[in-house]
Amino acid sequence: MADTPHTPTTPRLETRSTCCYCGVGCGVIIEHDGKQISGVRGDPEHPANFGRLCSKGSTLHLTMTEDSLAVRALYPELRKQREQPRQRCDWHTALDHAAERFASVIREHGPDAVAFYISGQLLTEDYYVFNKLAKGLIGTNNVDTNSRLCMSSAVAGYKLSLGADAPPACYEDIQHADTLFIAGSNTAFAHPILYRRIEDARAAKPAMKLIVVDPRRTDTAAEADLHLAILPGTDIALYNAMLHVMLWEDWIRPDYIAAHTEGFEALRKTVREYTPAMAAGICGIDKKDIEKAAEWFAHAGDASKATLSMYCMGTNQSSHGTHNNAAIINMHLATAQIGKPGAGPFSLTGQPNAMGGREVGGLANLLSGHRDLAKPEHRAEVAQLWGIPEVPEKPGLSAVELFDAMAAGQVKAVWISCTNPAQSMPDQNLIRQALSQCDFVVVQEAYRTTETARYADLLLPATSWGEKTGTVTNSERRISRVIQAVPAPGEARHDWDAALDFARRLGNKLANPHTAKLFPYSTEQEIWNEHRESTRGRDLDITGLSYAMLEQQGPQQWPFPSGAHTGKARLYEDGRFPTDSGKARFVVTEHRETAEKADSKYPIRMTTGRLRDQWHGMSRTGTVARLYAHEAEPLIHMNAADMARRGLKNGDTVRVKSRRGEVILKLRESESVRAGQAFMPMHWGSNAMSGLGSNALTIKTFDPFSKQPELKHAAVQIEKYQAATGLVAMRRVGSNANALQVMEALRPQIQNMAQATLTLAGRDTPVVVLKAQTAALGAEAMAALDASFDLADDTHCLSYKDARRNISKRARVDQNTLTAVRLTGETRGAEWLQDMMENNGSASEARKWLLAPLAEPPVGQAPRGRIVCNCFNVSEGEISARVAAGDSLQALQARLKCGTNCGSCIPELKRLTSSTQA
Ligand SMILES: Nc1nc2c(c(=O)[nH]1)N[C@H]1C(S)=C(S)[C@@H](COP(=O)(O)OP(=O)(O)OC[C@H]3O[C@@H](n4cnc5c(=O)[nH]c(N)nc54)[C@H](O)[C@@H]3O)O[C@H]1N2
Ligand SMILES: Nc1nc2c(c(=O)[nH]1)N[C@H]1C(S)=C(S)[C@@H](COP(=O)(O)OP(=O)(O)OC[C@H]3O[C@@H](n4cnc5c(=O)[nH]c(N)nc54)[C@H](O)[C@@H]3O)O[C@H]1N2
Ligand code: SF4
Ligand SMILES: [Mo]
Repeated sequence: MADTPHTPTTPRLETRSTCCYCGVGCGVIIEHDGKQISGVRGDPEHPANFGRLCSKGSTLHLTMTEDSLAVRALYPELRKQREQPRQRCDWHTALDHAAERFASVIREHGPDAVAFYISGQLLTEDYYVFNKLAKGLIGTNNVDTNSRLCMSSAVAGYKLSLGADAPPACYEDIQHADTLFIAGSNTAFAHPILYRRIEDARAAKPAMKLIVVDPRRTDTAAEADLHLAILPGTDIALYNAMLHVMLWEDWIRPDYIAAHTEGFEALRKTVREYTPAMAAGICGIDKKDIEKAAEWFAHAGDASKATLSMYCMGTNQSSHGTHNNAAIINMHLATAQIGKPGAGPFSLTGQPNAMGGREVGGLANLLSGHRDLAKPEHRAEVAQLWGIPEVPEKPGLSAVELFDAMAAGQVKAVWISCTNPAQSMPDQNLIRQALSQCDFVVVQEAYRTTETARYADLLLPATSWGEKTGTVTNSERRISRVIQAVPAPGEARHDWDAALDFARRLGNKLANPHTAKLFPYSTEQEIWNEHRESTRGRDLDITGLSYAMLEQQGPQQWPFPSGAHTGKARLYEDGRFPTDSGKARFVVTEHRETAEKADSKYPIRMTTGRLRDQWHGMSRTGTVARLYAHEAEPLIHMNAADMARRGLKNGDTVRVKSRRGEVILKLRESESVRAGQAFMPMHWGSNAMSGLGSNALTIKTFDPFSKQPELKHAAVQIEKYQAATGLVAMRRVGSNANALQVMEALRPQIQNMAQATLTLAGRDTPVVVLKAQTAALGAEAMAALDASFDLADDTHCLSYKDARRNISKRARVDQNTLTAVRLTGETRGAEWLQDMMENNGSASEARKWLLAPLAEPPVGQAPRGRIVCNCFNVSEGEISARVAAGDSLQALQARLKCGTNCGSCIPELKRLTSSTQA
């Protein structure tokens, strides 16, 4: 980073905080001047990352420039009638109106006619207030979160098997393990800094085995010693068969089973049927691989060795997700691979504070301090803690049920905070109907431009990363402080603060006598202290911690009861489990089909998931041009055999259809998916592409225990989309703020095109890129489009038209620099022109080409293509050229520097070097 001049008027300050993206929970040091964030680096002392950050974490400061204010929510906006646009208003008006609307619904239809849909990205303090507001003040358990789409099968799995929702292992176990068993997790993309630890551990211990269970050959799978590319949804058959082999070979631990578990006999009977041959048939893999996996998992009975499982959405987002989890835990219990260094079933949390949300009981079936709504004694404890007569007994609506109830008119007012359901929930057509149907929608957001914000009757601006203070808990039960570095933008308020203000107003309108007692706080620390008290004597007891201690001694793992000197690195070391009997429970798990099977009409099994450099609906990562450089567009990945059968080529446009909706997008041929399967990234929603994104296609069917929907499996048909006119428009913009405004203006326009994607390109100067295929646009639409691309003014634009061929090109050149271009009908030169615009190339050559009919773009000027290493801006083409010349990974790193900073591209570099050299 360039050294900024250091003058007394620009103090250089540093604030220790935590990354706001994934559940690894890396410590960051925010560099700022008290007003503006200028840099971010990894905190060398944070035990999650020891100074490292991935491609997303290390670009956090780029999301916090002044330019980002162009898309931030800065003041409340309200509409009293649906048909009207929202108007700016003050906080008093906003919250008073909200309280009045909620109060009138509650008076007329009862407390269960309102709901809160919140997020694993909220801080523990925010979460605590929402939970108390719903359950303590209003008297409804209708508070659920996006963690329902994410971690709820892991929660249900842990509770069913081990008696409590607690990941028993820790990050350090990676280096102590002899076998790593990764299932349904693309760790290299989704938990990159953990993956760096895996790389280090394997380098230090070459005998370590890595098994990856994933239908796709992800970068994580490609590096495994054994990749089990099971058919989608067949995890249980595999795990049962592995256990079958362990039993048959006598690799289990009868002593441990007898002393510390119950229910083994019933499971033994079941897994007897799951022979490797039978499971191999179900899973579509080789029987020998199942035997090998069992041998490595159980170390052929060698009890001195350790096995650590790590699993994520491939196991959770399933209509039998809870049993997927339980089946993995079964293997750990049977082999005593738990409660010792290097061992345990370790569910990786997705969001930065999904764990904190679970701790405060922020789900429709939980209560504070890991208590259960279903248990009368737990309800009584919470009521006593809160000083109220009772908390409601009736379970609240889980995410999918909540939106169903909104669509059915039963939930009439909803408060949505820190999540974007109009992008991330399954079956988008239904979700949008629910949001339109609901009488009063409050959206509390950091960004005013999200898909869900468009449905808000009341939009409340929220502070976000760098601006807020509190705590989060990462995957290994470690609580870290999140600390404010810069002031709130505009009139944005902390989520807890706005919720608290609303709660007091609502309580008064409802004449609830407990209001003042329920919400006595004026700081986040007071809220946290109450939460801490609610954990006393519970499995997650944190009564030994304080804000001050977390700041002085750094992040700590729970449990950490008062009097303790450290937290607990791992749980269940004594073989005692928090069940009634003190023993862990084997769960009888059986193979089940996915909710939707492939059939002749919808023959392809599509899965969805993450890319390396984007975060969910891209509200934050989508503001940083370089984070599109690795994957600029949403592409559906398909196997060559399936493509050949349909006469499809790489780059073709396809129509993907499920029983619930359709999406038109471009196709990438990929060996990473097997025949009969496809993969679509989850990130692009209706903000960034035509249509509603991957969730137009997904299904809302959920697991009966966890109520987590099956976001990983949908049956689809894929067919060639007969391309209408191709259109590419690009504009080089003076500032990122302008670029973000241009993108926002284009959003309604792309929905009128059959296929379209919006991208931000350019490293130094942003370029907005629209790529589309569309029926001929009317004069008005074309004029609007040209206006958005600054191509309206004839006196500054070059124009070429060939009406007979339906080709038109338009370009703007300012001081011999190409600043905007729109190509219709003939788009072959687009990449070349984009390169020129990104790199400030001279426009003379472009001028010639633009004004000639059907000219090929100049040869020898191949566009750079995908960027693999974002830190040093190194493209796939440059890497491939060096690999072809014989460079090894080390030589590449030395020559091009790629992969020598954040390391997020290392798995891909390894894949590129090995595949090209093979
Ligand atoms: N870059 C990036 N990182 C993120 C996020 C992000 O948005 N971007 N989000 C964070 C969040 S909230 C989460 S929850 C995590 C998710 O992290 P992951 O779960 O690792 O990510 P996904 O890509 O959703 O899914 C993981 C894998 O499950 C596989 N899979 C699909 N079906 C099956 C199956 O039937 N069985 C098995 N065994 N595997 C299957 C998919 O092929 C996919 O590779 O990532 C976190 N980290
Ligand atoms: N097809 C498909 N769909 C999926 C998944 C999948 O694998 N496939 N995965 C699912 C999973 S695991 C998850 S976790 C969800 C994630 O889905 P979402 O929760 O919808 O994801 P985000 O885009 O991260 O939404 C968080 C929102 O909060 C806003 N925000 C950021 N900081 C703050 C803040 O401090 N306060 C407030 N109030 N707002 C803030 C952001 O701008 C953003 O719009 O997606 C789920 N959906
Ligand atoms: S791995 Fe990356 S995204 Fe996750 S917490 Fe660390 S820096 Fe943030
Ligand atoms: Mo998630």
